Amino acid sequence: MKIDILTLFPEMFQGVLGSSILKRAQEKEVVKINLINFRDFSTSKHKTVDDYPYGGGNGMVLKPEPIFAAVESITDHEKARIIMLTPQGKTFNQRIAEELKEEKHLIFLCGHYEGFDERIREHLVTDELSIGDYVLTGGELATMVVMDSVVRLLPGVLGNEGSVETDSFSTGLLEYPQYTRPEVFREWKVPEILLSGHHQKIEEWRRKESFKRTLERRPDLIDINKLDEKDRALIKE
Ligand code: 6GU
Repeated sequence: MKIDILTLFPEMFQGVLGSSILKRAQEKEVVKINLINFRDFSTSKHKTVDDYPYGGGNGMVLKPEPIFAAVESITDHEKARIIMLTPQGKTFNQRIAEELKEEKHLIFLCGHYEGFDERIREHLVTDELSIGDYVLTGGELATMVVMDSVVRLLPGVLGNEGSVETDSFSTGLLEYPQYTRPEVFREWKVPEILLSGHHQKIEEWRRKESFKRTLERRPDLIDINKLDEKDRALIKE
């Protein structure tokens, strides 16, 4: 996968791209991530990228020229998903991450403070995404969130390939409680069943705990009508 990030603050990405999953994925050449400062594509004397809104009002608006020029400088941009990060976008979720992981080329557009000239939305962008109902100062943090959740799904990125399938949300349920050694910590014991070696009973316990946790914390994730007989019996217990 190739990812291009258009931003006025490329330095914000140094930490995230240089550590952990995103670092490993780039080293393994599963993904090539490229930072583009679209200020470099401004042709004005002072490298201006924004201007006052027509009709008046507060704040500045990102001009179309530098952003169109930056995108059009990218090889094969016509074939890419061009994703604008904006609180007005569709709320990002695991289903969208699964969809984006199938793409060969993603281009992220990050605005900062300002809004975008509407013609960027209308004639350049293919997708608009938000990461939730709260306000950030710019699209950079949102891009990092979306990118992290997509790249970790690419084959060969995570050590344990199975772990992606048992993630919360990909199973539709929150994850069950996990324990590791010691067996007793400050008098708090690990549940007996997990030490029993009885694999079928352990699986049942975990599924039940997942349901319990999901019903308690995120009942909106469970569609009672879609449960099979076995699961319906489990949550009645
Ligand atoms: Cl994508 N951008 C900004 N500026 N704020 C947000 C957001 C995006 N998603 C949630 N809040």
